[in-house]
Amino acid sequence: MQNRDSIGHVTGKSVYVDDIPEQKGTLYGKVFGSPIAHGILKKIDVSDALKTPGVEAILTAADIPGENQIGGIIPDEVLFADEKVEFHGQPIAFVVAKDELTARKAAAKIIADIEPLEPITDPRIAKEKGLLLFPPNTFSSGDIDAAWKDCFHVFSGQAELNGQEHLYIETQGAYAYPTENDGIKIHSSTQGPTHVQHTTAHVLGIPMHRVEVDVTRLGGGFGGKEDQATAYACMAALAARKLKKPVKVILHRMDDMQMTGKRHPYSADYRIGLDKDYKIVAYEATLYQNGGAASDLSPAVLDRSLFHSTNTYFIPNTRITGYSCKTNLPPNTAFRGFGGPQGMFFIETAIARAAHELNIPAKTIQKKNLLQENDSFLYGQVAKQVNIQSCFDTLNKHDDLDSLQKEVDDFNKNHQLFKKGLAVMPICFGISFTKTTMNQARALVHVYHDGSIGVSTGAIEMGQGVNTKMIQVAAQTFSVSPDRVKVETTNTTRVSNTSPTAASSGADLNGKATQIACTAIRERLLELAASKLNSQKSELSILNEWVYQDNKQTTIHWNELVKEAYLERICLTENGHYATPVVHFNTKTKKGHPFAYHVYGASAWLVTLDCLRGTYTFDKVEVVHDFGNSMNFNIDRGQAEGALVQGLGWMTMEELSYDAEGVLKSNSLSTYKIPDIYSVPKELNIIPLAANGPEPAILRSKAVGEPPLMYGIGAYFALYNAIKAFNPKAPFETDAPMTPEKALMLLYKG
Ligand code: MTE
Ligand code: LUZ
Ligand code: MOS
Repeated sequence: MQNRDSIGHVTGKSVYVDDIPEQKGTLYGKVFGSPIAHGILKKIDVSDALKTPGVEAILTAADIPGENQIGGIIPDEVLFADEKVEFHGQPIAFVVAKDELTARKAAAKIIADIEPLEPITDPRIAKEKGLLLFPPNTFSSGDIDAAWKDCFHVFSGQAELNGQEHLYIETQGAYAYPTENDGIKIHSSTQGPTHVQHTTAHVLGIPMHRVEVDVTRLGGGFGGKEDQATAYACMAALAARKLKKPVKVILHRMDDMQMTGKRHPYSADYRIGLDKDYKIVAYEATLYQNGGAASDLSPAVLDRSLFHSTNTYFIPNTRITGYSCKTNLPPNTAFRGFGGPQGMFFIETAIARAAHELNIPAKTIQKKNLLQENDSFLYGQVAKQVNIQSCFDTLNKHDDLDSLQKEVDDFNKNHQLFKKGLAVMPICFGISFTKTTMNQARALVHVYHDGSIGVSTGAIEMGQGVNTKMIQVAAQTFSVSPDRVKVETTNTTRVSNTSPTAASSGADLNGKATQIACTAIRERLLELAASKLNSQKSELSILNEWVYQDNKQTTIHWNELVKEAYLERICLTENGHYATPVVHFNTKTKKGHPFAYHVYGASAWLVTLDCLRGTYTFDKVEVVHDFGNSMNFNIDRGQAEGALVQGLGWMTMEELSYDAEGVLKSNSLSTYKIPDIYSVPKELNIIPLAANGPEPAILRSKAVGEPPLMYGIGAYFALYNAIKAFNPKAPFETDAPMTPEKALMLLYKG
């Protein structure tokens, strides 16, 4: 089935927050952010700004009727800075005016009297000063202290890993207006409508039922709108309630880049021990997560770094400790992979380091240590349906890795100024929210008495195609044409207490809930058919809109069946509730079964490096990915390709640059380079692994949103190998991304 949104997108008809027809009298908000990264906020002078014609109000912390608090996991984040400012761009005031330009002009006249304090941007310095956002966390397995003496080789090092800007095409925004009975309605570009509803109610000091949040779709989220859409929704709602008028806020791109959190940069110390046969015996790492000024989702992100710190390898003795360091940067947040990519980057770094010292290809170590069926992860879950070996086998069948390596070696022998590099990157990603409670969803399904169907779920469409998948689930469960099914907007009054659409589990959780609701209605319809046909329900089924009895078509069509059910006063609506079975996790012992299943895959990266310029081209990337039984291969392949290229951008060209004062220098698309069509590997083959999906995956079609991003890590190590081919003396230094500048320096270092 074609993606339901594709026509709307290419014709420009798809509706985003800023496209919603405006009500008369709509006002526009502009956020006034802190001009410096750290200081004591002594006074805010808005008098001049208020005199600007067309300005209706300037709201600050003093105008909040409820609590000035928006922290999602830990209550440590204010909506508006009150006594201190802790990052450059931190919201201090919200200017509301008749139009956007007026609001912007007025905001420029606000004077904030701030006594500057020293800003900290480096997580290791923050840690030294005892500035942690929350207590450290450690995962371990085996007996690491005893294990080192069993190691034949031990290597250790330090690695730096930068963050990543989400660069969703639609910037953060919200449109709020008062409704009758003291209500407020918010159109928000959020992945988490319930989070917006709950936090807005808290800030306004009203119960959740007064707040209705509605989402049509997002122009991309990538995790950046899991928590961080909330602040702007709160501001619009606060102003709308105060002024009793509709208020809209849409961030300017440069404000969005400056004010919002990103993928967390990490620094790490690692130590890896191997036996004579290159089996990894021990792995220890200390991670310094750059959390920014408030916790946001950092505790959960750090957890996922620990969960994924052994990637797709079995390592019997481990100890991984993570510190979340409080710095004067915007609070960093969810980003596709959610800490997993960072955890996986460091184990790959440790393996590459060992390979470098032992003068063998990293692949030799990687392949020796692949996870096997019934191995335990460091968090205690026993690995089942482990597909990593078959991913490698399929990859080798498609494009033999040893012959590829030989091609590379031959090329390098015959070329002076261009060198090729090959790297292999396997992945293993756990599917489920690591917080067990969040693994639940609901769907409200109506069958209208003309036979058409309306489906509401908690899932947010952000380009990943979840709405199309929901249509497929409903259509398949009823066995009717997908044209009969409409997916409604995601709305907190229709589907409540939702988890954000995140953790790649949007389709699984909401799809299962939809399936449960549709099944319940279908069973009632079949019961009715049985009474009409004087037969047993168990003999009946619906197939392509006709009722079948013992595999023979009857005279009852879907339309009649539904109409009859209505006349007989049978309920044609159902609310489906799904909670992922089996998952559990003990946060004290750090053991359990947190994931419904894991997604596997293997990739091979081939790059050509221009050794005079440091520039490079990815010639070819081969991927064997475990989609299970993909329910929509066009969508899933698009997800795999998009994620892979986003990972490639993170690893090679996207360079966040904060100066020592905590000011983002890479705050626009002229200074922050993201991949474009020319950065995409010249040849990119996504090959689906032939394997059945597990039961908790919707229609056995595995979650696909985040895992393929981590293939991108292969880009870094392919480049590193090309550098080594040119400059065998290049030191082993890890500082991602490998921009052309950094590649050039390494080509001539040592
Ligand atoms: N694809 C597009 N086009 N746009 C997005 O914002 N977000 C990613 C992924 N794919 C995203 C995307 C992230 S971070 C997640 S968690 C999943 O989609 C969420 O959707 P799902 O759970 O339905 O896969
Ligand atoms: N969000 C979250 C996530 O709250 N918990 C998770 O485990 C998670 N994983 C991936 C992406 N977002
Ligand atoms: Mo995705 S980082 O789970 O929104």
